[in-house]
Amino acid sequence: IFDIRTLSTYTPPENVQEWENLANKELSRAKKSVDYLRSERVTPEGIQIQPVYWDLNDPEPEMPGVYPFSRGPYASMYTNRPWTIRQYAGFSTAEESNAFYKRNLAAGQQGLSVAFDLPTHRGYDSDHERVVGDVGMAGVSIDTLKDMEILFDQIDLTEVSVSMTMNGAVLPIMAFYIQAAIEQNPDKEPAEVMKQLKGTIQNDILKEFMVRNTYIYPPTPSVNRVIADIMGFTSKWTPKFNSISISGYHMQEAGADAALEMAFTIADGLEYIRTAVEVAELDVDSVAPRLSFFWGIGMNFYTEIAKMRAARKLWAELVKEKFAPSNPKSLLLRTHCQTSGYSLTEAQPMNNIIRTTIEAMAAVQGGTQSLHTNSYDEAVGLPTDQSARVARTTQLILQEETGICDVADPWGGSYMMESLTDEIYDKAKGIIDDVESHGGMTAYINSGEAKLKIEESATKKQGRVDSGKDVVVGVNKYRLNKEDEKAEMIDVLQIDNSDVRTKQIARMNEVKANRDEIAAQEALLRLEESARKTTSTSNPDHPDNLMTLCIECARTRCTLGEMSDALENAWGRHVPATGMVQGAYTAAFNGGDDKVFSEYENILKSVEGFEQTEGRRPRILVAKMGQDGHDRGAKVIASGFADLGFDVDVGPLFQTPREVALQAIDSDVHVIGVSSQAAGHKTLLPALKKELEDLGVHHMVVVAGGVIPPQDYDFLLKESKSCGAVFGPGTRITDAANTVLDLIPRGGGG
Ligand code: 3CP
Repeated sequence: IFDIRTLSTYTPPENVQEWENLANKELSRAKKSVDYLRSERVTPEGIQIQPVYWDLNDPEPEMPGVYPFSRGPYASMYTNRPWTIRQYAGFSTAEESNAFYKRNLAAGQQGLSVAFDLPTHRGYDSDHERVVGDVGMAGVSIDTLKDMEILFDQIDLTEVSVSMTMNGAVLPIMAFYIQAAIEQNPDKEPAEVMKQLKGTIQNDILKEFMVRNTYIYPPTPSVNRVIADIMGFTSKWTPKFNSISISGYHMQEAGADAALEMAFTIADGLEYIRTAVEVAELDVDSVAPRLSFFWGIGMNFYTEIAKMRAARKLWAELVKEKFAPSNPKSLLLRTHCQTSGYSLTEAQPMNNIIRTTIEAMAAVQGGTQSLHTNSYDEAVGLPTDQSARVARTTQLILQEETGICDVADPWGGSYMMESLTDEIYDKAKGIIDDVESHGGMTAYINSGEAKLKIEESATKKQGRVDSGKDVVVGVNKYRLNKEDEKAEMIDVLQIDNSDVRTKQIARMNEVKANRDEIAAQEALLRLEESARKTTSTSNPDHPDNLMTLCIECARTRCTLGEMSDALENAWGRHVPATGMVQGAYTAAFNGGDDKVFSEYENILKSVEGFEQTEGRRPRILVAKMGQDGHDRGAKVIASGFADLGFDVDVGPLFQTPREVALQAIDSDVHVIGVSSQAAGHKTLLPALKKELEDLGVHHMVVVAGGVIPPQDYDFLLKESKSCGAVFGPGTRITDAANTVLDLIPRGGGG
């Protein structure tokens, strides 16, 4: 039996001693010790499982909880405290989301994670004309403090740790949350309540400009004012609250490979510390310990584990080298993980449970602190109670049935894993060095380079899947016949968006009618005046700190839209540039399967034929409507269609149906391809059809793609006749292009 206490000649090296001291300290809170763990875990075969393993011949073995932390941020890891099961959820109204949270907490979930709807993300109240199709669809709608109070009704905010995925409207949302906690505890001093708040606000605006697109203001005030002031405020007033969740997840979802995801995320983190130190004049040790991370975990099992191990080391080394902190906690990369939404398939949805389990295992073997496991139905719609339960149970089984928690970093010392960790470390370091040589992440993003790199990686990936080089079981291999596939269709949650919107508007109007109007307007004015300042207000005691002023706005019952408008008056709204990758899709077909290659060539010929008869190439406008900023699908479709010979126009994000119709007419396209990922399709597609009709356009083909439940196909294709084809997730671009070509009426002469 391996038991280091029986090796009398073995003198533990310094790192091992340090590990044991740290682990004993961590375990002491639970009245346990390393010796206790060593004797406690015995398999039915009589084998003692050690809390950690290392090479007894190595004079300087790496240990968990010890610099550079490749093996984990804590010494005892899950042997003492497993990761937090933190499911991301929120939908329709605050009442419904609150009920859902309470059910989940009772069933074993350990922390909350709030999903907001897109209007809330983008700083619009529910009555705004641009958000008609979006209210309550992809998360909960929050307009006022009242909504936030209902969201956490009977959930003690000084007890439960709450994560909020919010980046654009981060100031009003954080203000509502803090004020709701204060009003939940009328007997306590506000400062005392704030000190007890624990959780995380995503607040990672840099990645929004690259991938997720729920920004509101331009990059400079978003970073130098909003983030700087939040970091300042939280460092003193909510010291247990993680002020940023630096997120690679969305980069992976948008198509970045693991090295790119890790490198850009760490580079973002360095930029935030730089902002704290240089712009906000804060001490590195008051900020860095409360920065946390967020990784996407896809199907490349070994690579994902290696990514997490390498990232911890790289972060610790870079922060040490660049900022020389004195608190060791400043070097720790603690992370949340989410299994990959992109890896889920619409076909044979039960297979997604297996995919999610494998990804969850990679996340915990990589040493995550907190985990969300996706529901198997997320490729087609919002999770139901049943699918959410399966997702949560997946984690409970891993924690409580498997023994996975018995040992820290089980992969340490594996030839393969250590080598892969080193290689991915080197690749990411190379990318970070390049970013830093361009002046850091803000400059790199502004140059457009970051976004293009991710889009190129996404288009290559799509090409590999469409050409069969990357296998997706049930999609490009082992596909069921149509009837069997249909039999596997599942129910999805449907939300009556117009009902939610009506309720939200009524509640907001009531709040406005009952507030002290003068106090509210004064609070908004002070906020706008502070936003116009050119000097730093980040100090937590500065009276014009934006976070402090937003809490005053929340207290006086200003709405989220009013606060956002006050800031927008000073800074304006960010307008992104649109661009497109070329050639990356085609490249994946070279050297592949002959049959697939000939299909690809046939489309090129069809497009040429079209041009000869119609006098011009088929022209498509790829459009995004509403506040849905997930544009991976749109970008990949645009690049793929362009590589197949189409003339492609890429519309701006966040369009109204009328704006899309006008652009389509203006560009005289044959086809409008609407990409929808955020459940607004049943409102927005009929609205687009109506706009086209009102403008006298009847010949234009509309097709739709993205996350659209098969249950809605009949409504879109037959009942409302608002489009001619729907392409679900997993559709090959070549197949979509064929269908589109068939749908375009011929003989128009261009
Ligand atoms: C942990 N602790 C331990 C040990 N492990 N103590 C002793 N021994 C151990 N082995 C202690 C910690 O020091 C800490 O206490 C406390 O337990 C909690 O541990 P933690 O590691 O901080 O864990 P947690 O509270 O769960 O926080 C995890 C991180 C946090 C740090 C990652 O930021 C987080 O929960 N993030 C979640 C982000 C999220 O849910 N995002 C959703 C995105 P102290 O605090 O006292 O030190 S969803 C986006 C979906 C896509 C989209 O955007 O659309």
